Amino acid sequence: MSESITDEFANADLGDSRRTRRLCKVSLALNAAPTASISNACGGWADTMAAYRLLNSDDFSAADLLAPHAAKTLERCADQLCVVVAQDTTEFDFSHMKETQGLGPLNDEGRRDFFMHSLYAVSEQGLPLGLLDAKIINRDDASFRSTGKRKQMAIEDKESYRWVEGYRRTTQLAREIPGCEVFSVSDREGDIFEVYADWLEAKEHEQGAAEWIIRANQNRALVNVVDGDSDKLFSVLEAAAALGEIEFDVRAHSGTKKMDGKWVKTKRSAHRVQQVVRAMKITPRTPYRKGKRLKEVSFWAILAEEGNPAAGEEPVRWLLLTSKEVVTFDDARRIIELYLRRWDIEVFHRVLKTGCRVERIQLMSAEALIRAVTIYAVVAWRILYFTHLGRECPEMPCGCVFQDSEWKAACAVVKRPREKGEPSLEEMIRIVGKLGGHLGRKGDGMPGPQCIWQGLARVRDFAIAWDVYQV
Ligand SMILES: [Mn+2]
Repeated sequence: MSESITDEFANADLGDSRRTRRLCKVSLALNAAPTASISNACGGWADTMAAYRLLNSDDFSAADLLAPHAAKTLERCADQLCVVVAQDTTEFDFSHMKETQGLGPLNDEGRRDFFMHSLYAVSEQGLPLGLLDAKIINRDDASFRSTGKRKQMAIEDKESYRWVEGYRRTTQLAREIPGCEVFSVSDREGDIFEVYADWLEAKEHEQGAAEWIIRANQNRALVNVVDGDSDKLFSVLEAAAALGEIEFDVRAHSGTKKMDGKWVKTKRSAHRVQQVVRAMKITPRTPYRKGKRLKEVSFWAILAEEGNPAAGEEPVRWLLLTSKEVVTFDDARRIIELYLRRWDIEVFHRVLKTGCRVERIQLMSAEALIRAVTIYAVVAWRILYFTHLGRECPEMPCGCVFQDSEWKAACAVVKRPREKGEPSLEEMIRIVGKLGGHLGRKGDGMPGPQCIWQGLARVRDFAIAWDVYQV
């Protein structure tokens, strides 16, 4: 387990051991006060300047910062029987940062931002294991200024290539931990034929490969059904035999759907959903790629569709594609459950943006910003990691995760009797949550990440006071 955030950075190779020590110090400060500005988190002037020097150093890259955490992530994955690696892209908007050099304009001149494509690993039960990769895409680079002629461009030159690279990185993980079943999971954007071709190639060469679950984006033409109109993916699945029904609650949400070739927003209120599940093996027609012939690939498709949506409501409907054989209802249900773990990467990106407030970081160069966001990405993971641990390992002594001054100060503030000694992790997380605004009434459950990150910032201030005043 990760005892301290410094474990995630201690093995960083930044060309100079003093830099690595500084990185550990900075990560500790940012982790203790994730919502504060860098200067507030670092405390004194000297430490703040040292942090800025580190972030502004051009002697190492953001990838060098993440490498030791990715190695730790691999170790945590190796302990699991099944790992889901969700990949997704999030946007950071720095349009308000007029002075920062090197931030890419996107569509219109006023917009300055960059994207992060994350590979976020979680166990089948939802324990956050960490980041395998977090690739920053800054469109100021000429390579991303591609317009027009998209069909003729090689897939390697398209921005969507990141999904294929993400799958390959996940396959690399699968090969490093052969005893563990590894799934690469992505939403509609990841529906790219090259992923399927890559998986087939690995199988044909009897090499390990990550399994994949991807939400279908394209209504692909199929080659295994040949009667006129009905050879398209969606209509063929609709006609497949039902395997069974799944039932679950959904919260109110908004989504998107394609209508007449355009994406439109949809809305639904909270309700209970009953979906009919259908599945079959399919062989899509291989798409055209200039100068390359792609092989035919067969895999499985699952359609889960709400049978009786309330009047006027949009039915909840997923069409998932997967490399994993789906024959029985249980096979299909497991794939759907694994796909739903993809939600965790959305939460991770939200903690990074809203919790760690990275869009408010003020630094003079895009490179420095990217380094700072990379450190915060590990901080965001860690907030989720121990929020989850508090639920899964409630009995663990909190000293595994918190420093003495932190838990002692927090206990004093909430007037917990000293005689009770060191609290368990569960109790301490409740205390942190309470300090972060969680009501903690009966039936409120454990505090979520938002209360945790707000509570942590307060605990850190109490700990400073504790160190200063305590005899
Ligand atoms: Mn997405």
